[in-house]
Amino acid sequence: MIAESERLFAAAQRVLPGGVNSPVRAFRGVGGTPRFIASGEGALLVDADGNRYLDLVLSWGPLILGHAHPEVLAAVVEAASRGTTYGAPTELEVRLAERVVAAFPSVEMVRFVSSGTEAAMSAVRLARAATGRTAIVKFDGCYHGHADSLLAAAGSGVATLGLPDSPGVTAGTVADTLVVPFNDTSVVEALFAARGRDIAAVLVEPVAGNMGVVPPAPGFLEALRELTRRAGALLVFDEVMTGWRVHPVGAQALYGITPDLTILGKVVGGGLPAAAYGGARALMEQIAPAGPVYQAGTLSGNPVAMAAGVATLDVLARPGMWERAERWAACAANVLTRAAARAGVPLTVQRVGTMLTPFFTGAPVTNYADAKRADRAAYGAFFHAMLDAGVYLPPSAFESAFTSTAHGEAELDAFEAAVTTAWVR
Ligand code: KE4
Repeated sequence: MIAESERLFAAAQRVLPGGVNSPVRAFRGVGGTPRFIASGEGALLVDADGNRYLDLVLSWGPLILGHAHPEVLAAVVEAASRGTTYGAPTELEVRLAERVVAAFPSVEMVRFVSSGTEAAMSAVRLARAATGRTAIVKFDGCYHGHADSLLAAAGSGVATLGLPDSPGVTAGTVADTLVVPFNDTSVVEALFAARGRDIAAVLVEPVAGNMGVVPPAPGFLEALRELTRRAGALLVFDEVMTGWRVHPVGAQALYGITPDLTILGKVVGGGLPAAAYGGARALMEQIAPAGPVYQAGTLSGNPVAMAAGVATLDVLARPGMWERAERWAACAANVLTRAAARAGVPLTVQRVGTMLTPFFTGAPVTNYADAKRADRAAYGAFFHAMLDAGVYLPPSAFESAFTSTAHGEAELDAFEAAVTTAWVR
């Protein structure tokens, strides 16, 4: 029974475009009525009708400790009780910055902003300023937020000239955005051979999450590092999703690659609006007011968000915590793979750390074209069967599911029971 969600969705559609504040929440990728959520606790979500779900979305990644973790809540309440924002520096942003710098050897300095979009667009501006070049290389199927210059679709042919990926984005805005296939080193090599001198940066999700989870092919990230180094371009890792998700630090630690700039979000804010970009001091001190590259934000480094981030990273850093979330993800991937085999359903589960995606295809998914060939209708049917069985998966076949330290044995049993029901149908 979802009468309350249906009532709220009708009301929402009168005052919010599509009834939501971010498109993927509207269930258009899977159909049906989005569940309006009333509360969350640990791995549990409760919707407006009182239905309870095991949550494998976790707000699209931030909640690696699960919902309403007591120590995160306590830190948030304590900070907010003293005031919510000052538009002035606070100790909390220094404490979170020190934790980020300690975790990521490639990051000597960091700037906090309020969303991954803001972090990505600022990193691109810095890369262009630092190199004096204009072209940015991104990968088809990778998403870096909705800044105009990054809403570019893959062009046709080798030109790879970015095409606007949304009305309102002008051809001029994406003229310097070159879009190439993920995991295709030869195309990137050809691009650098043709236009290396114009390229300011390569921007990449080191493990793609926005086409579903697609790991880098062996040697792919190493090739990007070598090509950018040789051409005097920057390598920018968008770790908004992979940060503290694919490894206790991030993809750069997992694969041993040192990017020039790192973009962070989601986990770093512990569930409140915060994101960041960072890198070597020589680069970051070009950012205003230390340097001439302008970037600003009323709520950047918001003390309540910083408190949530500090508490989250401190709890996550305790021995065995991250491994608990990773182990659950590994078990969930095995459950899915075994159930699909028993049911004779072609399924490829791709997982890196605490991120995983079930692709309804028998073939490995190495790029966006592969991901689009997977059976989206089958994913939609599976999504709803699991939702009816009390498991909340991402309402899109092109997303990652996430686990948390709050997912334990009971939750794994519930997950396995739901998968069995879903495939018995
Ligand atoms: P935000 O502006 O949504 O905070 O971050 C943009 C962003 C940047 N980089 C990566 C790798 C990202 O995954 C994201 C945002 N991720 C999506 C989920 N795929 C957020 C969910 C949504 O759009 O509602």
